[in-house]
Parts: sequence; structure tokens; C-alpha cells
Amino acid sequence: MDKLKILHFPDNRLRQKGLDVDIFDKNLRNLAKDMLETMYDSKGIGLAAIQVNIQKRLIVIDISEEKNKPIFLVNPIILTKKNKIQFEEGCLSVPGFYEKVERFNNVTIKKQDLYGRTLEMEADGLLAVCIQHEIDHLDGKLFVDYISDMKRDRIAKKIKKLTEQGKLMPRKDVPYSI
Ligand code: QAP
Ligand code: CO
Repeated sequence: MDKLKILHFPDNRLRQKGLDVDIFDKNLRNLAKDMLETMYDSKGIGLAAIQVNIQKRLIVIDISEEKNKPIFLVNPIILTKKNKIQFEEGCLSVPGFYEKVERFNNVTIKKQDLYGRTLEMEADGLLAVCIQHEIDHLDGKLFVDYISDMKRDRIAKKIKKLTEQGKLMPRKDVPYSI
């Protein structure tokens, strides 16, 4: 497997939009597998292709405890959303920082799988929030876009500084404070 490099906020490449996938071949399935392994390696529950500098509408998610229930979303579209909630989110592209964001607790989506088959699915709670977060990535949006400009700027500066110092996320279980 190839471990992919994850882009970090405020990298402008995270602002690109994903293009619809229209070729469902071995290459796509290989990319999805590499993204999944990269996500497991980094202790993540969701990763969008945009985060590894690939401009495709492809997402991998696994919220299971045992890391054995991967979900692949290709060309996902939210059909319905209901019940607003506040959820404390993080992101592999904003490592070590966590903020409360307003989301919906229940969504239904339409998506394709890695073979191009179209499916509808329903999601609640953590999975629903994860899907909304990851679809945002495909549109160049990050969870920090929902917090104040001041907080977002401080996080950007801190990540740049920590990166220069080679100190970005030495321990994933200890968040930075802003
Ligand atoms: C998005 O986030 C998400 O800061 C996925 O040091 C987050 O996988 C959806 C991670 C919350 C729903 C709720 C973050 C790993 C992983 C870090 C992630 C870190 C190491 C974040
Ligand atoms: Co993210």
C-alpha cells in the first residue's frame, strides 16, 4: 500500500473542489484502499480525496471500533437532513484542534459505490456528522470555516508554526489549546 500525504490547513489545495468520478476501475479501488489505510494509520474516521491532493468526489469512512467496517462514498449527494445538533469535530487536516460545529443529526444520501452502483443510505449521529464533514471537503470547505475568523486565523498560525518546528501533533491524544 502507498501511504498518502495528508494536506494541512491552511493549505490552499484544501480549497479545491472534487470532480465527479465517472470511471469505476481498478485504479479508483486502489486509491480508495490507499486512502483507507492512510486514514487507519492516522487514527481517523473519515478522509476525503481532496485531503490527499486528489480532486475526485471520493470519501472513505469507518466509524467502527474494530476498524473493519469501511464505507466508500463516490459522488455523494445529501437528499434530506433534519434535527440540528452541535458536534465537537476534528479533522486529519487540522490535527490537534477541535471545535463545536452545527450539523444535522439525521441525513439521507445518494451515492455510488466503487463499482458505480447507485445506492441510497440513511445515517444518524456520528456517521451523519462524518458524512456532512467529508462532503464539505469535496466542496473545498473545512470545519474551521464555521468558527470565528479570529479562532480560525489563530489555528492557521499555530499549525504553520508547529509545522516549521516539526512539532505538529507529536501526540494525537493531547489537543492544542488556542
Ligand atoms: C471528521 O475526522 C469528523 O486532530 C473525521 O490529531 C470528526 O477522522 C467527523 C484526527 C469528528 C465527525 C466527528 C484528528 C486524528 C482524526 C486529529 C477525523 C488528530 C488525529 C479526525
Ligand atoms: Co476533515
